[in-house]
Amino acid sequence: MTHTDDAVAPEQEHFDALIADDSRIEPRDWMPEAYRKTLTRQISQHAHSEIIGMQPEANWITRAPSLKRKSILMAKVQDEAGHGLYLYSSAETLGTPRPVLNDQLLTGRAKYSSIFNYPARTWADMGAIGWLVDGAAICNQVPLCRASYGPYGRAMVRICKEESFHQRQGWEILYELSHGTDAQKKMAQDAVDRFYGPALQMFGPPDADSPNSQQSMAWNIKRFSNDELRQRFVDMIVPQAEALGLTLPDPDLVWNEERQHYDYGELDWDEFMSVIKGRGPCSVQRMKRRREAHENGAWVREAAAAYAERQAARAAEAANHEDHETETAPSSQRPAAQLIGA
Ligand code: BYC
Repeated sequence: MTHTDDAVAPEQEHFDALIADDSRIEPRDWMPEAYRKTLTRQISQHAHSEIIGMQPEANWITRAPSLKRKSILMAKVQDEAGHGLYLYSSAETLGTPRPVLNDQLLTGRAKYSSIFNYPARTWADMGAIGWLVDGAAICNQVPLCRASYGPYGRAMVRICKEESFHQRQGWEILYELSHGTDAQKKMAQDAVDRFYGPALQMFGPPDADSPNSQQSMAWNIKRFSNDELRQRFVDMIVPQAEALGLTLPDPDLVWNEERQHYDYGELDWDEFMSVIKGRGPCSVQRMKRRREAHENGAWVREAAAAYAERQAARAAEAANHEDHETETAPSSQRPAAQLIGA
């Protein structure tokens, strides 16, 4: 179909109307290629983040200080795997198969969240990750439940419910430590000092340096800008830090009466750029582990594929057999649908 330069194609018009109406786009709907591309990029990078994000915490499963802590942490890490799976499934509905998305991660062409390139050094880091990292994730992801692409928005609803539990468990770890011995309180403060800045950077570059935000907001994928969500997060964690009896490592953090928000200091954006280019403290290790895990899982994929093939062959054989039976059966015994030619 061709259109004159200034005429809007009917399918584009329909898409624009759905967006203007704040309705949902579903996989069967026509969508501009750029919309498909930016969603595939964002959803798959989100999925990669969940999968890589399992590593810093998995590192502490064997060293959790009690059986109860160990089971809670294991459940949380399993949740992250589940989030990765919902998100890969959602990304696949846009037309890119999962092995291709996975390959983009393994070959370093796709990004994952900067935060997971930092080491988890102490048990208190499990608290800081839960409270700050999952807390930032919730702030960022609750508005994504209303993303215009149906399968993404629906996946985010369940993810956000689980993230709330994750944040609570992080808070509780830090609360126990900050109300424990001097050494425990020091360990909690040290974890918060290290994760505060990187957690604020999870929201992405400042708005002026965010090439994707404007279009993603026009398409109702993102509902708020990176800086708006970062501000919302800062406003949320300041009173929480006070309740924990811990401080946030920013001398410029101060309530601004006029703005009715907390002002906060400039973040280290050079460090952020370096981390997202693969030069974070743990970037090499994270990717190495991911590739090893992928290789070690080859037998599972092969076994699953062989099983699916066998099931399909059995189903085809059974269908053949059924056809044969119905063809040779007297008309009174044939299924009604066949008799009426359906
Ligand atoms: N890290 O134009 P911008 C979790 C990239 S999982 C790395 O603002 P956009 C959890 C960005 O991709 C947390 N890269 O981009 C899991 C873009 O590069 P490309 C993950 C970043 O997409 C386990 C470029 O910088 N959450 O919570 O409009 C355990 C320019 O940025 C980062 C999600 O993925 C970053 N922090 O906005 C515990 C949420 N920030 O792609 C917890 C969904 C930016 O053009 N994603 N970049 O090469 C989003 O909401 C948005 O994609 C972002 C970035 C706000 C992250």
